[in-house]
Amino acid sequence: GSRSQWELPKPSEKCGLLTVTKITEHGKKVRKNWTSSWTVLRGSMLLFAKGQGGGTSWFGSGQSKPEFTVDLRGGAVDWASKDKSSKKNVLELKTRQATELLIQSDNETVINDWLQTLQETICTHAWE
Ligand code: I3S
Repeated sequence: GSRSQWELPKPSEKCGLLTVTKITEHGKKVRKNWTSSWTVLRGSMLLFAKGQGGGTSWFGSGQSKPEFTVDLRGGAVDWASKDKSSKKNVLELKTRQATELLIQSDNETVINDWLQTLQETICTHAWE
């Protein structure tokens, strides 16, 4: 059957390869470690697995579970300020657990899509 106009693609499910680093963990500043990460949005959870050899899928990456996971509920995301990184297209994600991540892609369309999806997800789950 075809999609009705009400069945929009779910922003709660998205995946892709992004460049990611933590900058704060539970309120403590940590050293940057930019890593290519296979990133999966599932509901309000954002899952990261180490990307390998530029692979474009989770499958075949030899990774059976995510390396780390953040809960987007009560979090915030926006463009990172220039002092956070010299890279272009960087998002700053703050979680309620006081973990801060920088998320980057050289592809402007990709990063714009992620910003929109993450913001929508945070809104959608605002009162949970
Ligand atoms: O915020 P910083 O300290 O300038 O971040 C850079 C460092 O993490 C650097 O690694 P070292 O800690 O080994 O110096 C990274 O290679 C850089 O990529 C970091 O800066 P950018 O501007 O790329 O986020």
